[in-house]
Amino acid sequence: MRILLINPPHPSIGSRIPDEHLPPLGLLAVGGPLVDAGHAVRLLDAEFGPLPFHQIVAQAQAYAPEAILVGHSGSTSGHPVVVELTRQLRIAIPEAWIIYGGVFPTFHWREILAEQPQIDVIVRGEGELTAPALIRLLEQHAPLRSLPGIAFRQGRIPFATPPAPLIDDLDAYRIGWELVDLSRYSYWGGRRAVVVQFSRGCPHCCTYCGQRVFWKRWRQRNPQKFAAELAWLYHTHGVEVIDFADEDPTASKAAWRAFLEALIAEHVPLTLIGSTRADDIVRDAEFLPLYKQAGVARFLLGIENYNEETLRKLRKGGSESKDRQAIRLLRKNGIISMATYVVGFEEERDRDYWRGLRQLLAYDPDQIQTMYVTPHRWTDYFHTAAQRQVIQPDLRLWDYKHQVLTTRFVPPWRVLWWVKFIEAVMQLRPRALWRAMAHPDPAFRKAMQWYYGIGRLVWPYELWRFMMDDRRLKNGPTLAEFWAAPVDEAEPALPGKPAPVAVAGIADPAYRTRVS
Ligand code: B12
Ligand code: SF4
Repeated sequence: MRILLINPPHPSIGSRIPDEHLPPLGLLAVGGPLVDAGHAVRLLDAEFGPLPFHQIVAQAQAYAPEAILVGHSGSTSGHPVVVELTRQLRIAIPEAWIIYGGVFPTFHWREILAEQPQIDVIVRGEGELTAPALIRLLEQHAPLRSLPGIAFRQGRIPFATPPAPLIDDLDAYRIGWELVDLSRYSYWGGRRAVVVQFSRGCPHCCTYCGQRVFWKRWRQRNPQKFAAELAWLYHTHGVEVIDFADEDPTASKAAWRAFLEALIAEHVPLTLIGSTRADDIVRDAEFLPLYKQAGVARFLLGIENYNEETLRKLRKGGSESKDRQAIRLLRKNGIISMATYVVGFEEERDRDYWRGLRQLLAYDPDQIQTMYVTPHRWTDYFHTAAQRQVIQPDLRLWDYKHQVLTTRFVPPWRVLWWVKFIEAVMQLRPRALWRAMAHPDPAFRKAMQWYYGIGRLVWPYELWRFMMDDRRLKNGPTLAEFWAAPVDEAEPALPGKPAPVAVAGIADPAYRTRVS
């Protein structure tokens, strides 16, 4: 079949500032197996430009695809773009199958199929196995009911088949790197870059996290094969920066160490960046020099909040002392630490932001990333927040950079004020500036300066948008009214709950041992 994969243009800050793009890994992960199944596959990345809809449609028409596969890594906030784009594609190419996949459609299939007749089929969960099987059925005009992991309309009623089995062997499917020209993609200040996954899933159970529910179980690639693929990307395509999409790449000490050693043995000067847990960094204290030697330049630590009570409610696990220790250890090993700070919880008061700032100063991370809590309908946190009022009805702004729910004691303008104040204090304090200007390691300095460059653009942009463009509801619906019922346990066609927990917030030790 002639297949067109489309990465739609995304309106959010992460896509528009900075002016650099990473390859759309989700689509490439589906594209590789489709090529291997013998299909003619092309990928149109509309992030470049960004391409206006009429040009995307014109390019699609010129290729005359029999199936159009759309996905978007920004998930919720990218959905309105997919809706509009697929409407136009349906008019221009009425005979093509339109197939939609990714995290958001996986959980919102019922509403999407009911409201968007232009979308024919939704692939739910991992796409590597399901997408080629679906295309085969479409080619044979066979009934779709037998295929797990999809949703479609039966008559006019949305219908989902049982969940697809999880992929146990992540090395069984290859990424379709040949579908993109890697010289167009960059990150970390203009350096050729890719997104990769060493592992999928997370053994932890934070209540607000949408990712662990999607990937369900922590699995990892073969460390040696994975290191060899990164080396191949360096030698063949000149890739310099590796951005890990993993939720918790270091979850298994043994596997992560094996990967670091395998990559060091490849002798490739790669820069590795990603996110992980502070407790993993503390656990690996004795071999952090291996991290550095393999090329790890920055780890984002999902600390999220600096109030023990909030962290306990979120079942974040970890502890204040480990968070601090992790930052110190990363610093000792010349690795940049980035700490997240999530705001927008219902009971927050001004004094909480003040305390948060003081804690951040004491933790002393090199960089911070502030976000607003954003409740996905497939998380436990959705239940907690169900009765809170939505102030932001525009899904494009459900991108973690806009406040979407009311806060009881602090109005939105003051939440924003605190966010901007905290960002300014953290990034303009002398220690942070010194690291950007005078750190002995030039690569460290350059990375810090690159981040400052983005901050200089984002900081005023967010303020401006808040005052001039974004509209908020004064008396919006509750979250439960806005999204309707939660879709976690009640949903028969979803995978079950992820990794079991023995104690709130701490992954089942038996599970942990299995993966280690
Ligand atoms: C790398 C990344 C980015 C990169 C994107 C680079 C790129 N071109 O892909 C950058 C830094 C630019 C970025 C920006 C943003 N991101 Co981002 N990002 C990620 C991250 C870490 C990895 C994405 C990824 O590659 N995953 C691995 C691939 C293999 O998984 P996948 O895309 O889900 O694909 C699989 C399936 O879903 C399915 N599938 C996916 N698409 C399709 C399509 C079809 C047709 C089919 C059949 C199947 C299918 O098959 C694939 C293989 O199994 C995720 C977190 C995560 N671990 O996934 C967050 C994540 C996707 N980002 C998120 C957000 C909010 C954003 C921003 C809005 C942030 C901002 N404020 O600017 C922007 C949006 C920009 C955009 N274009 O999407 C959220 C989305 C939350 C949600 N559910 O709504 C996530 C989940 C992070 C989180 N912790 O919650 N992001
Ligand atoms: S540590 Fe928590 S927030 Fe991070 S991926 Fe795991 S469950 Fe999600």
